[in-house]
Amino acid sequence: MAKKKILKRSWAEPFKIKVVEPIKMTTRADREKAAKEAGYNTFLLKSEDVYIDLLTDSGTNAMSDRQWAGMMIGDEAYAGSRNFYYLWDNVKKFYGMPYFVPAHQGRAAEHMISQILIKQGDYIPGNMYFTTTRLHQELAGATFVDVIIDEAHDPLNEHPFKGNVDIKKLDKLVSEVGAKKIPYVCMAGPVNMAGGQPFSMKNLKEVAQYCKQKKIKLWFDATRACENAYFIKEREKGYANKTVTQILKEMCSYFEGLWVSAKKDLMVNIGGILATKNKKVFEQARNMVVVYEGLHTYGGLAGRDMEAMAVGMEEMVEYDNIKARIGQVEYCGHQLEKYGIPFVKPIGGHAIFLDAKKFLPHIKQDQFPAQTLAAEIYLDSGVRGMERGIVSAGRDPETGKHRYPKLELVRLTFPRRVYTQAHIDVTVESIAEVYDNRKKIKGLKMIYEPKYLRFFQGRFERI
Ligand code: PM9
Repeated sequence: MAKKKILKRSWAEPFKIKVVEPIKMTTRADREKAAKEAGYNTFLLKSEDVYIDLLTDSGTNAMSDRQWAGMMIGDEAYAGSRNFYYLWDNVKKFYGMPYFVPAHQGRAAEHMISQILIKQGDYIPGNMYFTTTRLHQELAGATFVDVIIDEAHDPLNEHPFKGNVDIKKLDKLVSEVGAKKIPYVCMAGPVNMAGGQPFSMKNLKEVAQYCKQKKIKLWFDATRACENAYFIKEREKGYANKTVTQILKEMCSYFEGLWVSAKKDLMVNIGGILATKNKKVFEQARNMVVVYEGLHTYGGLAGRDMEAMAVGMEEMVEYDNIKARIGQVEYCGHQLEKYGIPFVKPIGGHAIFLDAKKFLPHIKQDQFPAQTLAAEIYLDSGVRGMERGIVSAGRDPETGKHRYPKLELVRLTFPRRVYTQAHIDVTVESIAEVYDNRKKIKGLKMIYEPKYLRFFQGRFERI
């Protein structure tokens, strides 16, 4: 038999499946009922009514056998748990921060750092907003100012580092309000709301240099920092031969401190981190954690959770793990491209972000195209995504009007180590079906709107 030349060798996940969780198949009629009851908000669906759950990669990842084994050696002492010290050692080892306070999840750490560093009337520049981060900054009295490069707001721009800060925008803000009104610059990477887009090390160094000159602190939302490190390794000159661990450590070295929602990179179901080089900030956080979370050696977590986090931290930097994770997202993107379905380019870290403005151009932004599209995909197949557009952007606290973001997206987020290529194929085919029928789709009307983070609990009706 003639030998066929293999043009490109396939890759596969660096793990095998040991435990499985059955999922329920539903009919269109079941989903019509469930969607109506949920006010066409995918956050309000019951998980048992969902077939393939791409709502988030937050706390939904599959833990490894080492992490589960770790859960059995939780030291549940109220004070000084062994697991806390193991976790603290790993925070020093992987993030390079000497001081650390645990928290029950990312927004608890955001709350503490915002209350510690921000004064009424301050400004926080950042590389695009994140919902919970910005809210905590606002609740502490600050105004968030987006200083990400313009390319990030263009879904088709293929800039390899769309998470970069535009130093000119940052400098403009500093000249306008003065450095004293800016307690810190906030950088996240990869940038969630921009489509999982990373920043480059070069840009980070420039921002750090600028902040040093102006005596402004630099803080890091390191929730998915390993993915950012992976993109630097893959895309940035001079980093191909460095390990993810080395790149992560270098990234963190430019910041005074960081927070992490451990529910992502660390692949645990719950947990958060606040870590810093600044002893004074640490002491304030350590005092504050006992008010809002629990003693500073557990921060609202069980000992077993901290053990799973510490092990997860060792696994999060494994190159093959990240490669397979981002490889899944890329695979999904390449399949969608075959049907001409519009989504944010380049393919980012944790999710595919469908471009709802292009998908449903006949639906005006205040009729919630992304909310509508997420609901339609669910109705078609039981695949659950998340709105990342006008609903998520919320209202301007001063004017009370909707904020109209340039990006109106549906996020299909891949939990780590959970779904197979076949799940992705089913998802893509469902989206293709919805795309074929897109002209018949009508928008939504908001009928209930909570005060904060309305995307979680808002309710809608079909127009
Ligand atoms: N991110 C996500 O699905 C969970 C809920 S918000 C829709 O993407 C960053 C970059 C995040 C993040 C949560 C948090 C807050 C901070 N920064 O959810 O409180 O992506 O652990 O973290 C979500 P917690």
